[in-house]
Amino acid sequence: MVRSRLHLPRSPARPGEAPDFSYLELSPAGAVARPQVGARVRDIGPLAVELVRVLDDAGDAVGPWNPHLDAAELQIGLRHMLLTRIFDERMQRNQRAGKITFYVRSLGEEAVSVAQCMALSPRDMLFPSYRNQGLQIARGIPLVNLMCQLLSNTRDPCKGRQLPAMYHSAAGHLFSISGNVATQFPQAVGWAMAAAIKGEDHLAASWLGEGSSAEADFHYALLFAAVYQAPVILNVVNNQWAISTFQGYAGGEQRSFAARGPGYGIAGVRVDGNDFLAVHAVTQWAAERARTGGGPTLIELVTYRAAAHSTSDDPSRYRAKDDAEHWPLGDPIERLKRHLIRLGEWSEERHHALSAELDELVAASWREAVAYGTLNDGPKLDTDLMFEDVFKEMPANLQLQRAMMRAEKSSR
Ligand SMILES: Cc1ncc(C[n+]2csc(CCOP(=O)(O)OP(=O)(O)O)c2C)c(N)n1
Repeated sequence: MVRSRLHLPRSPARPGEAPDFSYLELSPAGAVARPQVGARVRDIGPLAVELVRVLDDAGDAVGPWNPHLDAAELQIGLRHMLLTRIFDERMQRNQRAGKITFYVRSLGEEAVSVAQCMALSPRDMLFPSYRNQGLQIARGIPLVNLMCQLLSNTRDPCKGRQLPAMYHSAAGHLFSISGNVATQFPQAVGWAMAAAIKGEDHLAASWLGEGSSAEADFHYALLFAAVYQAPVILNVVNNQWAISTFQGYAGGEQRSFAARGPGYGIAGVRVDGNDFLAVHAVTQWAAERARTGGGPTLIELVTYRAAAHSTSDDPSRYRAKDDAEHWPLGDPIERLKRHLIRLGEWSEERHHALSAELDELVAASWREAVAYGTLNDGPKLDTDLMFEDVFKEMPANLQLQRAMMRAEKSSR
């Protein structure tokens, strides 16, 4: 007898098993057509399930999506990605040494933030997730600012009121990060709608993980973006895992995350998230589309979270050992480096020298940041600050609490 039964997604490889990425659907580099920027959503459906790739296995740029960036720009991209990785490594070690309380690395996902940021304009408003530190770095936010935020010290731009890694920068047009995943999507759409109403040329871009796309906020955002054709780029970073939950549980086994776009009437593009050139090209396409009245684009960036979810996570409990090394789309830094070397615009020696220079930059920035206070030493933030910047008129109960705190402090 035939009867219905529920499908339970299963991660392809558990601890003790060999890594297995056979579920991943790939297109060859250069194989996916590049439609006109103004193409109708109904005419470009396959873009949401194919995989846009530019860099081939040899490290050459091929096909219609090649953005033809000049060598200097590629070198800047490499530098931003390498700086992001070195910053991450150092902050992870600082967390392990008890100097900061929490950290989130973006290991293996650096091309997402860096290439996308470089394809946008400096005044476009970015609504990041906690794994987009590459946006801050590509926008030129000083490392000291990021470090002071991680330390919650006297120079913390968030004045100690945010979890470490929830950076913001008003000057850099980087919206503050919310710990409640997916809230940034409707915020970005609202901002983009406001920009369009005001007749501005700026667009909004936002990022969330594929796990967070299971939140209602994701769907509200897509509906509003589609109805009002908001100038917004919505990015789903599919790094295969939401902490210990495999992407199948967010619906990744059914078509693709990008394919949710066309269902709402939004262009959907699935791209190799570890291919700097492809990510740049797709983002540029979506930006031009938004700026010329073509409305929103949903981009799925296929990548792999090579490290733990955060410093509070141990992936050896739920993933196959050494799985990142078997990820079929490789490492974004290695791939761009190989491409530059093939162009005759880079070398192992230059790479080594750049790594050393960036190591020193991170170390010097840390020395400066700790002078503004650490968890245990140096100057401390004024506790009064916790009452500020939230309410225009402070409610009576908070006024009372602040008075009690001040009385307690002065009696010490
Ligand atoms: C609304 C909400 N639910 C749950 C959490 C706890 N949480 C934090 S990160 C996370 C996983 C998110 O995974 P994904 O969206 O795939 O992004 P990734 O961390 O892989 O970049 C969860 C469940 C939260 N912060 N907010």
